[in-house]
Amino acid sequence: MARTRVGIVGAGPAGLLLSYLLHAEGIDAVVLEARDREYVEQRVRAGVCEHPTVELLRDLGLAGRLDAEGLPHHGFSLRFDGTDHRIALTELTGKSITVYGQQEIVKDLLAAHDAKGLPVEFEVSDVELHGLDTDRPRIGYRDRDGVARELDCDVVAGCDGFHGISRPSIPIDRRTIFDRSYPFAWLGVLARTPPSHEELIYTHHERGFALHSMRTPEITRLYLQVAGNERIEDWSDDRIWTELQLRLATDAEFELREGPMLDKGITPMRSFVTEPMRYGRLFLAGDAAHIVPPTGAKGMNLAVADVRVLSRALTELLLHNRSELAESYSDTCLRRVWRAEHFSWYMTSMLHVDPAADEFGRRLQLSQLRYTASSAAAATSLAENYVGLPFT
Ligand code: RFL
Ligand code: PHB
Repeated sequence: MARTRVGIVGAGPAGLLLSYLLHAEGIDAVVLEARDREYVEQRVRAGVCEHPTVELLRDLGLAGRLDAEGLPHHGFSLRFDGTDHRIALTELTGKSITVYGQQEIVKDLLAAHDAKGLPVEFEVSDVELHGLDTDRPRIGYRDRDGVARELDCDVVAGCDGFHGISRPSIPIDRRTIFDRSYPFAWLGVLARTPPSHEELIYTHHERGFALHSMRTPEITRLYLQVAGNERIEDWSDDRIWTELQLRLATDAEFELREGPMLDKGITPMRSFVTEPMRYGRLFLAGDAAHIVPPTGAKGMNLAVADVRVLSRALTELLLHNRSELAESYSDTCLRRVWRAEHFSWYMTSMLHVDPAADEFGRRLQLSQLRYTASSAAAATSLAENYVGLPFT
């Protein structure tokens, strides 16, 4: 049986960053990933890195390409009633965010693993966790050739996302779930066309929410609110552009540039938290423990915040035999998680069209948008959450 100190399930941002942080402390770890490397490197997901995430990547020497190619943003627009209302992030908070694709961070982390010879095993299957309530947990799995393997660990880190096996490995009577689903989804597209505006535009329109974002000076990322049960096959490129043109139309000079679509997909919207984020020697981090609707751009940033706390807790536990930080891991993370849950729910509720809302609800929503756009206090509150609250 192979042995490592920390067995990490999942090579997303959470698992790879944790492995890297542990290595920096001299703790060996093995990352096991279900998909192949190309899939993990190409998966189009998050785009917004909050200020504390960028600072952490810089401190670790992982931000070379992010600093060269990432797009710093000092504000974004709330667009409603056909008009833009700028939220001046940097003026209000002194901080900015960086638009840099999640898969680029994953590529950078994998390159850093290659450079240091840190083990990441792709295409594993049948992953099972055993002995989590002992101090010698084990991970059973099949390697890419289908050979049954076991990895003997001191600790298991469940970084395998929302659909992984780590969370369900916790006995059902030892976890509590907090859950909310929304009656809509996001249709996301990546288009080969320069952004139509230098900043992100979060649009509230009677036909539904729309978001103008970007990846590079040549690539635009766009999202549309659609019904929860929509199928991507029913959305031709033409239909998507027509809907985006309608929702993003303004009084001012603005032209939405169209171009060939490189990727499109539908993502359901959900808020979900499991508590606690630990069971015995299993620690959950990132989407394995919680998800947020993407409107607040918080999911990946929370995954980063979790593993920062976890790497410190595991360093204390495994190198100094002190368990206080491991004991408080879940509570420490959940404070930030619930702040992000609230912020993501608030942004989602303020900007989307709820098909079940009545006239009273619609007027409250418009009032909230107008207040946020016109009050420095309200805009500052939004901005400080958006750029990311400091790590504690
Ligand atoms: P991930 O990235 O899902 O990685 C989990 C990894 O585990 C693997 N896996 C397994 N491996 C081994 N054995 C098993 N049994 C396994 N089961 C699963 C998976 O293949 C995968 O590689 O989770 P992690 O690391 O916690 O990272 C979380 C983020 O990916 C997620 O929160 C963000 O993408 C959310 N998100 C956004 N977050 C932001 O911070 N800013 C944004 O702007 C933002 N926009 C978004 C988003 C997510 C979106 N979608 C598609 C869900 C926009 C969208 C549309
Ligand atoms: C993105 O560019 O993918 C993006 C930006 C802002 C969000 C969500 C996603 O709130």
